[in-house]
Amino acid sequence: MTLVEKLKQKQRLTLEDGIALYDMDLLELGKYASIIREEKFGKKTYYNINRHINPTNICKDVCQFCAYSSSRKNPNPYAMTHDEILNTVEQSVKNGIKEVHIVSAHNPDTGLEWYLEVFSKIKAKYPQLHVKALTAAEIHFLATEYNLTHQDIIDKMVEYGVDSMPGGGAEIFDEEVRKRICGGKVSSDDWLEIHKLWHKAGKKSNATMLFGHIESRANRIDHMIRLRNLQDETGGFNAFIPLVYQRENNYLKVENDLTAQEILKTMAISRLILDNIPNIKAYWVTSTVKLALLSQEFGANDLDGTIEKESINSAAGAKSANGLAQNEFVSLIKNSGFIPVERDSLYNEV
Ligand code: V47
Repeated sequence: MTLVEKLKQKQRLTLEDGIALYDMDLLELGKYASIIREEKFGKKTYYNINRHINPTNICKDVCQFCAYSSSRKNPNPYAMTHDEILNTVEQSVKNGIKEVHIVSAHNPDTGLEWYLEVFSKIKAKYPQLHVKALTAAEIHFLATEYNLTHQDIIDKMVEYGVDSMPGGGAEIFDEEVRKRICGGKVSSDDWLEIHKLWHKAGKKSNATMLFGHIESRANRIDHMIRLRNLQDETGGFNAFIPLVYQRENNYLKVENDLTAQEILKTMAISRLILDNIPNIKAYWVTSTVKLALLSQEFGANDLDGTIEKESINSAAGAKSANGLAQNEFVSLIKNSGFIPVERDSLYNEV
C-alpha cells in the first residue's frame, strides 16, 4: 500500500512513513492532517486562561539548550519563597486564571518541602484552581536527591494536590542526541516510566518534544512513536506539544532557525503519527503567534493559554515574557477562521 493510500484509509503510520511524510508537498500534508483535526474538533481551537510560574532557576543539571538556568549565560540566580509564589497566584486568580503551571529548575539547595508544600498551600486557598506541576525531569531529580523512588514522589504529588503533570523534560528521546544536549538529566526510559506511573495513578499529563536543534527527522518520528506506544498502554496523555528550539543565550551551537515549512510539516506529521493523542498543541511561545495560528491548518487544535509571564523560553529568545491577553487570543483565533473555545486543564469546554 502506498503512503497516500495509508493516509486516505487512516492506517497507523510507521517510522519510515513518518520520515517519508517530510518529502510530501506541504499543503497536501496539511490537507491530511486537517481531515483528522476536523473529524475530531471541527473548526474549534482550544485555549485556556493560565499562569506560568518558574520558582527557581538554580539548577544542578547542565542542558546545552537551556538559557534559563542561572549557570548559563543568564547569571541571575533566584528562588522564590512560598509567600512570593502565593502572592503571584493570588494576583493571577484575580485576573481570572483557571490553571497554574509550575515548573522549576533542579535546585539542590532547597528542600523537598519547598517543592511540594506550595501545592497544598495553593489548593488550600484556591481548591478550584488546577495545579499543573513538576515535570518528569523534576520528579527524577527529587527522587535521586532524596533517595526516594519515582512512585514515592508521585504519591506525594497526589497527596499535596498536584492535578496534572506538564510535558516538559522530554526533549528528544534518542539516547545519542539526548547525551549531547542534556546528558545527566532524566533518561528517556525514566521519562516514559514516570508518566506511566502518573497515568496509573489515574492522572493525566502532556508530552513535549524539543525540535530544531541537532536532532534528525528520524529522531522526531522515533520520539512520537515512543509516546504513541505508551499512550496505547495508558491513554493518559492529553496533548502533544512540539516545542520549537530557541537559539539565544545558551551553549548549543545551532546555525539556523527552522523554516516555517519544517515547523508546519512537523506539526502536521505529529497529528498523523499520534493517532491516539487527542490534542496537538501549537505552543505560540516557541512557534511564534503567527505560525501557531497557521498551525491550525496543519492539524493543531490547541494554542495553550494566556500564560501572563514566561521565563524558560523567553530566556532563549522567545517573545513570550508577558503572555497574551484573552481578548487578543480570542480575536486572533476568530480572525484566522477558527472557533475559539476556552477549555479547562483536562480539555473540558468551559
Ligand atoms: O522541557 C528549554 C523547553 C520546556 C528551550 O505541558 C526550550 O502544557 C525551546 O515543557 N528552546 C519547558 N524550548 C516548557 C514545557 C511546556 C510548555 C508549555 C506547555 C506545557 C504543557 C509544557 O521548555 C523544557 C524544554 O524542552 N526549552 N530551553 C529552548 N532554548
